[in-house]
Amino acid sequence: MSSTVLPGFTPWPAADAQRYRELGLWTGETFGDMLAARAAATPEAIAVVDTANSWSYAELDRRSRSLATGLARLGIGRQDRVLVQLPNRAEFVEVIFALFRLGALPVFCLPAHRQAELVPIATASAAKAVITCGKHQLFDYAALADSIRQQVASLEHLVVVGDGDADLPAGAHDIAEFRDEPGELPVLNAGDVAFLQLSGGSTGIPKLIPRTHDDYLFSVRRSAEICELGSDSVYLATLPVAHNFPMSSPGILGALWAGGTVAMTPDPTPATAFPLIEKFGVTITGLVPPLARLWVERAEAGNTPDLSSLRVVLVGGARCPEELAERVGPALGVTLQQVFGMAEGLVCYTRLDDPTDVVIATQGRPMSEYDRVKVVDDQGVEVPPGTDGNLLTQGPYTIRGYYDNAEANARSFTADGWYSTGDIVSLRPDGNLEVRGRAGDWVNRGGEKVSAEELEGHLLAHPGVRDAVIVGTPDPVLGQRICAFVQPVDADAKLTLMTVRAFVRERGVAAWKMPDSVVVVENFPETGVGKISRKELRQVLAEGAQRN
Ligand code: OOB
Repeated sequence: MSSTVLPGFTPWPAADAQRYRELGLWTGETFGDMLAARAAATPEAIAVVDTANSWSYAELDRRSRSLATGLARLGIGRQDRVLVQLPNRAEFVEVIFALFRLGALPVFCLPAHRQAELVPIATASAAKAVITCGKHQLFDYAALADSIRQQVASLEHLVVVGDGDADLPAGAHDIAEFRDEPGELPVLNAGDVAFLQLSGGSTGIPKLIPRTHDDYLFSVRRSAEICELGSDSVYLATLPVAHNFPMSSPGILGALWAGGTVAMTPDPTPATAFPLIEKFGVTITGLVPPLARLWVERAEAGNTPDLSSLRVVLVGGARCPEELAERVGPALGVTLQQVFGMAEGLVCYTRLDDPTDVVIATQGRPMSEYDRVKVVDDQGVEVPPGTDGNLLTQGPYTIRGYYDNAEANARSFTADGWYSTGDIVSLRPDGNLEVRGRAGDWVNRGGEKVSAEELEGHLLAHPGVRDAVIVGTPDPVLGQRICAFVQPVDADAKLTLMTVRAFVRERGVAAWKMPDSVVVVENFPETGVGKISRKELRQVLAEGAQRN
């Protein structure tokens, strides 16, 4: 077994790594080992189902080996970065295990990403290939990937999970070409980086999160234990499966670790997901708050498909309002589990046997006793329990640095290895966390994180915009909405919600980042040192809302 440290990866200090191994937290098992072990133990058990496929563990194991062998023939190998942009379908699992087995690193893109996100991600990761699909929900992903390939020199290959009928761009490959007879695959080191996850939002150079087999599988195992997954569990991937939450909290990897079944829904709304819960006998899933509200409202209206197999619903990604938390259990006939996590590592859960008030009012506690958390004031001094402060964390599955991004690392990691989460929390005396909001300038729109700075950059490109500030405004459904304050260059600049949105869309920005409202202002309020005061802008909105 040879190990080559990926350039740009910040490993854990050797003493910590040794301790995590001695404690048995890092076991030396790779993702490929895990799948092989399950395939040997229960070859006939169903590993993955979607509306078109049903694969046993033996079949998933064979498929991913076969695809790995084929992709190796194309020239994809150890440490090569490969953008994966796929909707929730069975092939997602086949593709990522094929890449894991090659030691190639999937870079987990979301189906909602467009040019403005994918070009910087491909550039920052110096990706060699893209694996995507053809048309999905009327959008041509292969054409998008082809245009990215033309803009990013490192991208040599485009591989499409086709449905047989797609017109592939010139030079693109259909994945069916690579389903070779399984051959020899490399022996990997579990301490090596297995994939690059994206941070909740990104500005300029995207922040790529390197996770190793060892650290990630620890979090997967612990999550599966806490969520009580077993071989009879059926996890429905409702949220976009490339995101850390449905991937591993406990997610599809938790279900596979437990020898259970992964079910995929291409669409998260009750109209599609509820019939699939009945069809696949789904026992557990994870939702962001706005989606949980949609599910609860639909269930409360009655006359749904049979949801009685569902036992646990996790809600997280953004703060779940208490009023909603109270309705989840009764409406869906489940135990609610709140989850507060981040792709950088730390994941907190309420436990299935927690008292109701903890489940309703808190975002839970770290999954592992080896997670370290501290809450500090703006001077870095720890605050007493029950006081709001900045959350810092480190532990066996929290990264020590972003991939190849010294500037972001200087901002987000302390010299002694704590990750500064950017979240304002209160640590209750009982050990559970209450999340208050973000310290940084982010809007959390129903779990989708939008960087104010990034969106401001797009608005500033508009010839009629002199300056722009993005502020989150409270919203009962989404948690926050995106309000764009814009200062026009002159009275002739026609800045309306429609023209601003059309402009941003034209720049190839993901739909979830579109402003929900536009407020035209003559001047911005300023702080003492001449910076624009977001605080005062929020105040303006709050006062406006009161007047209306
Ligand atoms: C999850 O991961 P990311 O990386 O998309 O976003 C992380 C950020 C956190 O720092 C926090 O600001 C926010 O999302 N967040 C929550 C929350 N869960 C996440 N804020 C309030 N309440 C919650 N329950 O979003 C993520 C990763 C793994 C599991 C679950 C969510």
